[in-house]
Amino acid sequence: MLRYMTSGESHGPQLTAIVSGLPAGLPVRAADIDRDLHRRQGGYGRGGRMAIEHDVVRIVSGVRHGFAMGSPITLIVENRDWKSWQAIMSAEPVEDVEGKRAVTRPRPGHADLAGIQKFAHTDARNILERASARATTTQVAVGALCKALLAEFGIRVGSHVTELGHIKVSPELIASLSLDEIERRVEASELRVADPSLEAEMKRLIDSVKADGDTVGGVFEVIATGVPSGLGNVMNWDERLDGRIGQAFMALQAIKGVEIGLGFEGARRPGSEAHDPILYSEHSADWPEGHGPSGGFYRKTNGAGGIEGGMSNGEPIVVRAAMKPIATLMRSIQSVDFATRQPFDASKERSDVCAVPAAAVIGESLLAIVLAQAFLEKFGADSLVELKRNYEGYIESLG
Ligand code: EPS
Repeated sequence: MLRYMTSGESHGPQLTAIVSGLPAGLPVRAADIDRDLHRRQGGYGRGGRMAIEHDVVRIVSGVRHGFAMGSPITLIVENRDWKSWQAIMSAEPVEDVEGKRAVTRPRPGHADLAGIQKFAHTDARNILERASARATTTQVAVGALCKALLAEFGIRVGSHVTELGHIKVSPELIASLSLDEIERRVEASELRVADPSLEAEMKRLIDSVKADGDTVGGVFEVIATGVPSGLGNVMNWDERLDGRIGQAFMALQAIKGVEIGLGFEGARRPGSEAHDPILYSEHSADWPEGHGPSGGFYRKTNGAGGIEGGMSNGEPIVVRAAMKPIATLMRSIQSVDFATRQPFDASKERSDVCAVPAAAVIGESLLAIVLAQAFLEKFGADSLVELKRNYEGYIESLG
């Protein structure tokens, strides 16, 4: 069973993840994890913090000479900014930290108010330090391990931004591009958009929103290719692949909606135009791009987003998520001081103006984690050698 847990505060000394259940023999390289950590830090619209942090992973257990041993893997990423926060975030009692950077004016849209009430705090810093999207650093590190596992079986995960505020990339343009071309364009784009003609307009929007002390959200899409049919389980609600993807994405900071395949658009179509006719060919040249092993069955359309009955069907898995604008505003928004109960503007903290490109990279990690979990459930094994044997036996049986 592939499990992970993360810990760490945004301005504490470090972020930690412990991952258990990856098969022994899986190649693990810190450089691969660092590559995704670097991708997560990018994106136009990030705040001053990203100039301070240069995220790199330290692997302190579970890996020896470049291979997973089968024991829990511990990943650590240090917060460089902690140097400036040592007294404020001290684990030991501190007599007189000037102001303690207490946050008593909860920000609408943030975890501040519900968090202080739930945990009986008076300072929302005790909440926001963990609610912070800084915690996604470790999820990306775990995701990189899962991507390495999936890559052993030809499964790849990528992402791109489809909407920023009111500006939308044309779905027709996306449909006309190969997945490799989308990836090439997106990796060259500061906003992870596949349409370079929109990039300047999107940057202008971020600049103007920033000048107003405001923030902007958007929509991103994550695609996994090469996924074999049969991951997830129709038989129990909590094992369904789409349900698990939905949970993982909805639990990401600032995400307010998730779609798979056609999503909400499918509800507007008649069944004859929503579902994907089933075809069969033994020749891989007939199969659509990104198709995974499925015994020769394939579809020309992918409205289902690669999942039917809570199980992968061999087509690319396509997930979209809507990110609300970041809740920390530099302009005023009404709140009430928790200590005095008097009306006040919400607390203003250094933050990002737009983090949609970063969220897309995190989305890749979340999808990789869910797919790796479902993959290991189906082909469960203690070593990579055993896993390959089980996988190949299943693929052969499909044929
Ligand atoms: C965040 C606020 C900002 C972001 C942070 C998420 O940090 P700070 O308060 O230190 O300026 O930069 O994101 C990260 C640090 C990161 O690594 O993504 C928040 O309140 O959620």
